[in-house]
Amino acid sequence: MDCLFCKIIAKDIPAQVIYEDEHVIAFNDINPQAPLHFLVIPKKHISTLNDITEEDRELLGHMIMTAGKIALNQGVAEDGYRTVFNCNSHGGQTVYHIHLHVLAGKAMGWPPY
Ligand code: D5M
Repeated sequence: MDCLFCKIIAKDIPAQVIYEDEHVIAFNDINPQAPLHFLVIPKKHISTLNDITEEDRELLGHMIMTAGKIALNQGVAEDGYRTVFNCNSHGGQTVYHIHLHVLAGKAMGWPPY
């Protein structure tokens, strides 16, 4: 298993976990780009968004629902937040285990470059 995020799931390397259930885990990003920046990842290893299949439909929905619930619990839902999946090199993906970024605590710019 040579995947950084699989190692976080296995607790082989530490992370600031803020939520965990049977299917997903959420933890603070080690290099935050906003006052609040956490990642929601599936416990199932999926390398990129290009690799999701029909059987992952519920899992992806659960990731998004989880992101929203954590945002609500952290008190940022009303002001709002940014959610991002980066895919492959042009998307800026650096860790090849899908992850949903959630950024909050300041007004985000657009476009994202
Ligand atoms: O985002 C990958 C993200 O993963 C990036 O924002 C840093 C974060 N990261 C990398 N290593 C760790 C650890 N060990 N803990 C927490 N967060 C981490 P990408 O969309 O692939 O560019």
